[in-house]
Parts: sequence; structure tokens; C-alpha cells
Amino acid sequence: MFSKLLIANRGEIALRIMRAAHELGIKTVAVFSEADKESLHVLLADEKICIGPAKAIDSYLNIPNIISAALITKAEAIHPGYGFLAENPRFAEICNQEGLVFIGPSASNMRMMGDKNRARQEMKKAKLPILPGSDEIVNDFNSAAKTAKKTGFPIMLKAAAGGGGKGMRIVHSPSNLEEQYIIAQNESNSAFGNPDLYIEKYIENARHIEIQVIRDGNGQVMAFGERECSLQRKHQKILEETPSTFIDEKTRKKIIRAVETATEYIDYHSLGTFEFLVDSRKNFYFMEANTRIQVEHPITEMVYGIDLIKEQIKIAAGEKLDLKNDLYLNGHSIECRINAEDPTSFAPSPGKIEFLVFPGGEGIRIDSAAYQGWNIPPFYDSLIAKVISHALTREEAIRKIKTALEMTTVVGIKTNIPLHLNILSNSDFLKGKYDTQFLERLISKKTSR
Ligand code: MV4
Repeated sequence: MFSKLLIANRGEIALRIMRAAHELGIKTVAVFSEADKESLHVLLADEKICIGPAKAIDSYLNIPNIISAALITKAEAIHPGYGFLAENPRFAEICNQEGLVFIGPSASNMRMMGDKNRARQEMKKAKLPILPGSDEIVNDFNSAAKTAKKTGFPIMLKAAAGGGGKGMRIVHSPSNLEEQYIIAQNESNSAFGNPDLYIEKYIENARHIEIQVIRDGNGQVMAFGERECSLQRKHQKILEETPSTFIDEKTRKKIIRAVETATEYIDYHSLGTFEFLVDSRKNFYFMEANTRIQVEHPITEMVYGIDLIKEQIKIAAGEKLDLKNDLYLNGHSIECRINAEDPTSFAPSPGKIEFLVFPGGEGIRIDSAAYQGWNIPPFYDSLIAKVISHALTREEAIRKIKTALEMTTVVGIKTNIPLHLNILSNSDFLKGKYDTQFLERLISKKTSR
């Protein structure tokens, strides 16, 4: 096992990784930007090194500075968390060249999945069902028009270099195609320096679910039950739960098996997540795979009683996956992402937290790096806490998380807690009747009244 680990991240995920490392007896090195001097991951780490100015491009994305910090402190491994450098295959290669273990899959697995069009084609070969659409990048408008017509409207234009929403455009009819094609291309080019787009049939009123998988260097593999991720705003997840009210045991087993087979086909190592769209007839389609630990991983941990980050670190150190094969899904878990933002305009709300109380209690988990007196810097994303509930039934998990949110007190900044309370008291949500369109409808209803 490693004796020292550098955490190339900040915020709640840096603390989450630190907790796993310390439980494994591993010392931690925090890296931080000039804006994060007072951040909790810096205050709680064994060692800390400043890696540059506030802007992420100068610090948390600054590969030479992060590698230097690891070499100076004699860390043996780097955990990238999510975001920043987590899915950068070049960073993984440089770590390895410098004799540092990158905690994640191989650079070639990351490269394959980072090209979303290529991932789609490879996963088709690996026998995962995919949505109808293009076989290749549609790099001129004429080929886009031809493929869109063949696929049938509505279609979705997606950025090959993207994932998670940027450069995505829904097109309902041929008359909008050219306009949307240009917008998506420009958006993709400015976000990723790559204008490549591909086309998928757009499925309205679908469910967005994802499967967590972990596979070690010996080919031992374990995939878990789905996380329901349909509640998104502007392609940002807001609330996730497991299991999904829409997925039955037979479908669950089928998807789990399909994912395990796909990871074997590409000899995937480490931990990852496969995203699917599920239509009203319960057909599932592969969309993309994420080669990192994800924000919403705790709900899987709660219902399976495991620590995914500890497992991820252990297999990166060459240990065998020692998860029991008789792991079973126990109860229900829900995560609410608490963002520092205006609950109606969704504008970021950075600033000083004057007063802060999280209630805790049985079946409540708080993953957060926020503390009373902390000044939230305006440079990074607005996630300040994840409130997670776990109970035997969905009804009880909802009651628990609702009570926890009602008792959570944040003064000084605005948060999206009112939005969560609105979702959690919606009668369709309570019945488990919702899809990818639900949140947009809920929000527009609220603001038009
Ligand atoms: C889709 C889709 C329907 N059809 N792709 C959004 C985030 C990204 N990870 C995948 N996303 C979607 N891709 C096809 N071909 C529906 C979503 C989607 C969604 C779309 C609009 C509004 C809310 C949504 C919530 C979850 C998923």
C-alpha cells in the first residue's frame, strides 16, 4: 500500500479522498490555489503545497506544478478526484513517466472514453446497445443533415470531446438543424478546442441512469445497481437516488451484466461509471462512460455498505478487489447537491458563511468542506455540500432527507435548498413518477406563478 498520497483537488471531494486515505493509514498532501488558503482540505491534510493563483488553469489544472508538488513531498500516488485533471489521459501518462501512480484507469481507457463518439462505437462492439445515430463525426453540415434525416427527428447533436452537457443540442425538425449545428460546433470548439459533433436519436421522457463498476488488475469485476440521475438542470445533476423507481430486478441484472462484459472487452481497470438512457419500454442504451469517481458515488456506498474510494485506492496499489460477491442492495439512498446559488435565478452566490448547521442523525451523511466563517471563493463550482440519506424504504429516505434539509441552516449565502424541498414534496416525485423532463417543468411552473 502507498504511504503518501497527493490529492489533486479541492472541496468536498478532497476531504472525501483524505478520509479514505487516512482510514487506510496513508498520509495525505493537499495542493491548493491562492484562493483556497483557508479551505478545509488544506487545514486537515498532513502536508500542503500552494500550486498557483486562484484561476484553475494556473493551479488545479497546472500539471507541472502538481507533479512537482508530488515529487517534492515524495508522494507515491495522485488521486485526481472529479473535474479538473481527473479525465485527462496526458496527465495520467505524465504521472506514470514520473514514477507516480495515477489513481484511475489506463491512459488508453481514458482516451477511448474521452472521445464520446469513439466510446459509442467501441461499446457497440462490446455488445452494449446504443441509440440510432451517426457512425462517425459529422464534420460538415451536409453529412449532419443526411444522418439526421436517416435517424429521424428529434435528434441530439453531441460534442465528441464533451460529455455531461456542454456542446449538446436537441433538434426537433430539419428547419432548426443548421442553426443548432453551428451553435453546438462553436460551443464545443470554445469549451474543448474541438468542434467535432456526432448525432443520436433524441429520446424524450426517458430515464437517465448510470452503473458504477470497479475492476482490478486481475480482471475481477463488480458492477452495482443503478443510480437514477434524471433530475438535472442545464445538464447538471441536482438530486440522485438509488435504486431507480423505474428499474425492475430483471432489467437491473441485465444492465449490470452488460456493463461487466463491456469492461472485460476493453480490459478496463479501476473504477468507472457507465451512463444509460432507458426508454418507456425499459430498453437501455449506452451514452457515455466516465473514468472517474463521481459526485453522486455516496448513494451507492450507502445501499451496498462499501467505500468506493478505499477500493479504488487499494486496486491502484495492486491489491485484489476483495468485495464479496454476495453484496446486496440494502434499502434506499438519496443525495441532494447543495449549491451556493440563488434558488430562483440560479446565479452563483459565493461569499462568507456567517452561520452553518448540518443536523446529521441516523441515516444522514453530510459530505462537505464548508464551515462557519469560511469565505466561499468565486472561482470554482458552486457545490458546497452533499446531503445523503439512507433508510430501508424510499418513503423513509425521503422523510429523512427532507427533515435534514429543513433543519440545515445556512446564513450569509444563498443555496438551492428551497428547490430540493420543492422537489421532495412534489406528488409525482413522491410516486416515483418522473423523467428527464420533470425538473424543467417544475422550475418553469414555479417561476410563471
Ligand atoms: C440524451 C437524452 C435523450 N436522448 N441523449 C444529459 C446529460 C448527458 N449526460 C446526457 N443527457 C441526455 N442525453 C439522447 N440521445 C437526454 C439526456 C438528459 C436530459 C436532457 C434534457 C433535459 C434533462 C435531461 C436530464 C438527464 C438526461
